[in-house]
Amino acid sequence: MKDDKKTDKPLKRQETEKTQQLAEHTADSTGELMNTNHGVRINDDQNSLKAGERGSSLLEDFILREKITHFDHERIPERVVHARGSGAHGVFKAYKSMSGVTRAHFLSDESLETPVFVRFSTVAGSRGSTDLARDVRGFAVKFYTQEGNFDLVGNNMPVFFIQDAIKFPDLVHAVKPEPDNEMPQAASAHDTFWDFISLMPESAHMIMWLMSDRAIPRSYRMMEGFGVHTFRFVNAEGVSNFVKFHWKPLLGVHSVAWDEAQNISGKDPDYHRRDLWDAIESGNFPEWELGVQIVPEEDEFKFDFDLLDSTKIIPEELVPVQRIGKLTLNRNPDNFFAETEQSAFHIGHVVPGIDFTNDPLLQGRLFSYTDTQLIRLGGPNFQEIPINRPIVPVHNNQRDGYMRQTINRGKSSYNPNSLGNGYPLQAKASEGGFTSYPERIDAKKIRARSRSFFDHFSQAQLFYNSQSDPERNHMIDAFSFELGKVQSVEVRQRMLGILSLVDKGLAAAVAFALRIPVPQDPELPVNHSIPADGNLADYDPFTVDTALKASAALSMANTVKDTIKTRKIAFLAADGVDEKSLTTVKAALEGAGAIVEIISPRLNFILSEGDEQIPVNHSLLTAASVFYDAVYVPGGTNSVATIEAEADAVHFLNEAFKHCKAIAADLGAAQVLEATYFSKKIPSEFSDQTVLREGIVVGEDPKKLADQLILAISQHRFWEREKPRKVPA
Ligand code: HDE
Repeated sequence: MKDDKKTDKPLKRQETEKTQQLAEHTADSTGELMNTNHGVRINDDQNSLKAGERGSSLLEDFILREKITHFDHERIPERVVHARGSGAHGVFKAYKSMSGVTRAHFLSDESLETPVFVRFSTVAGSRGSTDLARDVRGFAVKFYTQEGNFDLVGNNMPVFFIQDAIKFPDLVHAVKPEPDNEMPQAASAHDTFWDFISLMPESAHMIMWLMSDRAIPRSYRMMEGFGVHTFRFVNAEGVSNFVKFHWKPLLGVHSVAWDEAQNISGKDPDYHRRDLWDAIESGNFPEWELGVQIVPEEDEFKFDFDLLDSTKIIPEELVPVQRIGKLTLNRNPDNFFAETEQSAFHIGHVVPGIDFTNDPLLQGRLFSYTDTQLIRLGGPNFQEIPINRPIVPVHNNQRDGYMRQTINRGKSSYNPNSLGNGYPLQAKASEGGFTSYPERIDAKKIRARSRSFFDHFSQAQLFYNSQSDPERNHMIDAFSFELGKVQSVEVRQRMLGILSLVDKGLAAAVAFALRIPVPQDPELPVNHSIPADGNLADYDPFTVDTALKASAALSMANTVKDTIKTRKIAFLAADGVDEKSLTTVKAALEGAGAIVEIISPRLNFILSEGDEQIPVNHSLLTAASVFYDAVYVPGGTNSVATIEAEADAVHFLNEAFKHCKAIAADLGAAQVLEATYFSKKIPSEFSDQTVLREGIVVGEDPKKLADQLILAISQHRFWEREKPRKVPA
């Protein structure tokens, strides 16, 4: 929701070397006269030059032509994937020196503050699509370090659909809108996607994540991030350790309900973008801890999966995540196009101390990211765009090309040279020169996949096994929804076959909704990961019997649930509201860091019982329960009577109940709850504790009520009431 009350308090701008560098490129027209791009002042910006007042426009009008021509060229191609995104500036600080494992300078000292730019995105939709699509989210971080840029281009899910980059164009063609009619936008629920997935058993694990609530986050600020691939840390002695990168949000990992996501998509398609923007504007800076899982080189073959396979995680039970630093986003961009749209991330932007592995997905990405910027940003000089520049000066012999900005002096643009006294000189490793980890490779050239990549199902099972009951129900519903949108019965059937290889109960539940049987002998994965003339004779997708049957870290049920910071709570009130019942609860919630908004039948203000004006944030017309984490109805005879009689207010409450949110009412407003569908669903014998567990709080004393409400909101959602107590809304 857009906040109607805008504060004009100047924001504290966090100065970093990057913000200083960007400031040199910013323009502010305050107090200035208008001029053309060649600097000539414009006297009339309302009328083009004409032959007479009613005459035709003259070709001579350089002012009109310049303005229209520039406008005609304002658009650039959107990203082929991750087109829809939002960016923010911030800083990263290490908690302690990691120099034992990596020579990366930005991780070497806890006193260093590294500027960052982060871009979050959805994958499948176009630039203008909804934020709440069921999709993977991109989580791309550009660290502007003293040794050059390090881009950690990750996602909010730790695995990927495919094992080899050669399948990426197929995957993206399948998930994007279908080619004949460009439908559906920003959705995976269609035939081409599930056709591909049903033939790609290696995607089984990722599909579990995509059908889980991770695909519909409550906020970008409440998602985890993952580097996905196994990388290397290399220290000053040249010792390498494998490393997986994680981002852990300090507010925990939270999602919305699927019905809610679809609602938000219509009512505010910018929901995540707005949430991020508003949080930063109001000083609620989003924070994540950087986590690493470190595996010594000698343990490479210790696991029953391959570290080079991007469809696998390293369960946290096997290798714990060490939290090594904190990312804080503290400044919104000044200009969406110049910064967020023109930001160019590249997995190949690494700094000394960080290196690659032979993960075939990672290797393919190394080629793709520069290549795509050449078309998207119009040539090889995209690194000179302010947002992409490193904070260290660039010296090399690359020259010319479209839109070159740097004015290189001197005659020599080659190495070696003597005319330029040999400069720029190569850097020794001791001077920060990047040296690749000298991994020994002794192999035949071959187009093949390692057998250690062939187990596609044990980690899909691990994920499913690790979910709480409500999370599993959501997955069953998600599969039933998505496959329900698929027209082809063969595709549905083939998918049930894949699901039966993951979990028989899951397959049976989805089959029940689709009312088709689970195939008895699902087609074996013959794609598929194995060359056309490969031998499948001894192929068995279940060769791996993993010791670990469930991992607590995989369930969102176990996330942070001790804070209501930045949660949004709607107060439904009207004229005649009991001031104490409103202000006491408001103050308590705000004291705990939440955001309270007052919603009334009409805008602007309401009058309390004592005739005090209380500002209103939204009317029932411009607000909806899906924008809030909880709702409270304060007391006051007239206010309560008005709210009870407002169908939109009662719908607001029913919908909040359906989406399993905390709901509270002053005892004097209990009649409003009685007007809802859910009043009939709360058995009268419920004790106080049960009511709290179900997230419904009714009380006489506003202080006590506020305490209980805070406890309820911190639980995020009461998913357990979803099935047994579902209401129409
Ligand atoms: Fe990307 N990906 N990707 N990807 N990716 C792009 O680069 C690609 C993959 C990710 O906010 C593109 O600048 C290939 C995995 C993010 O600007 C493109 C393969 C992961 C972003 C590209 C992958 C990602 C991109 C499109 C398979 C998680 C948005 C525009 C080998 C670890 C970055 C662009 C931003 C963007 C290629 C797979 C994350 C075409 C070939 C795995 C977050 O270059």
